[in-house]
Amino acid sequence: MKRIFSGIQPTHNMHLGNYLGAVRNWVALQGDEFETIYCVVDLHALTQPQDPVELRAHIRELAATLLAVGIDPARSILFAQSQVPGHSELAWLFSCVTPLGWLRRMTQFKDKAGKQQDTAMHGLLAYPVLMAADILLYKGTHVPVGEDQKQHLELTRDIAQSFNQRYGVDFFPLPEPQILGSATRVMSLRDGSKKMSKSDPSDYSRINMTDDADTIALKFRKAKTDPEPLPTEAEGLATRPEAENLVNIYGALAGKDVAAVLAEFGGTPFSTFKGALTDIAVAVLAPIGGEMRRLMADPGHVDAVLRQGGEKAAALAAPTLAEVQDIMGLLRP
Ligand code: AQP
Repeated sequence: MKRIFSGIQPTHNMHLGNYLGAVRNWVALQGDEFETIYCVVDLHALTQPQDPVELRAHIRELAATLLAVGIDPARSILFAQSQVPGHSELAWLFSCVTPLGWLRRMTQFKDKAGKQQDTAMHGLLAYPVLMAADILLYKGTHVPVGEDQKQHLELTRDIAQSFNQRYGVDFFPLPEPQILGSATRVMSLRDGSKKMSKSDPSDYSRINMTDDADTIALKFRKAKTDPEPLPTEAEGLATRPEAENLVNIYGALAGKDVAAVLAEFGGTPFSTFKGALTDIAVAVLAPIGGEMRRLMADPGHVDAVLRQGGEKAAALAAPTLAEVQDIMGLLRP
């Protein structure tokens, strides 16, 4: 059976990069072809320091945002990672079939730990092992993610293979990344060489799903650009990362390819283009923000959705974990 698993960290609320790169595809993939499991990965968020009160609020807020963008609990399982203890348990078991060198090579670890690798927390290094456990606990076969998660997903496949080989079984599938759409890597509005990220200290670097129309307009107005008008051909964007990023965002929001966007806006100054970009972003985000505020007015409903999703996820995870315990020679509880 084709089963989709994907997750998002409640490190802050969702931004446009998360939405266009991953979550919009989560919504579209709900249907008959796949069983869809979506997770607020709160254990991953702990790899960075978190205020406990804020973290709990972000978990609920993010779950409400996922419901607001169209994740439907009648068609998908939506839950928080910490509600199913099997994630942590399988992560430990996978730690014992994952060479340290594989983890040290991960660019996300190198970027986030920087020069402080000895004082970085073990969880930051082990992040991709937990991610492999998240997916494989459900024998996920397809994983819709943004471009930045490609390397971690390759590691998930390596861990699945390492387990299967070590124990001489054909137990875990090798999940396939689904990097879909035209905005698989949305960049920071302040620096076209950095991805848009929740943990960027500057709020002007990203459009949050909860930003109102004035904030969106201000952020696009302040977005870094260059003095030239937009080119008429895609090649003209090659050395202009900030311009390319804004064109990509417009295209993804409008459902147009780069050529079509440049056919419309080539030769126009950024001030005009940024106005159009603001209009389309507000048109897409305003209804989502409204629905989210409606959902947040009833946190009991969001909690109930997560609780029911957690129960369904735990029921799917239990047989996998039991079989893994058998395969590895452990006693079942
Ligand atoms: N800039 C991006 N462009 C396209 N896709 C993106 N994703 C993240 N940033 C971009 C995709 O969003 C999904 C959820 O991401 P995540 O919350 O698990 O963590 P992340 O990749 O580390 O995202 P952030 O926003 O940069 O969070 P922090 O700052 O907390 O680390 C993933 O599928 C991801 O590919």
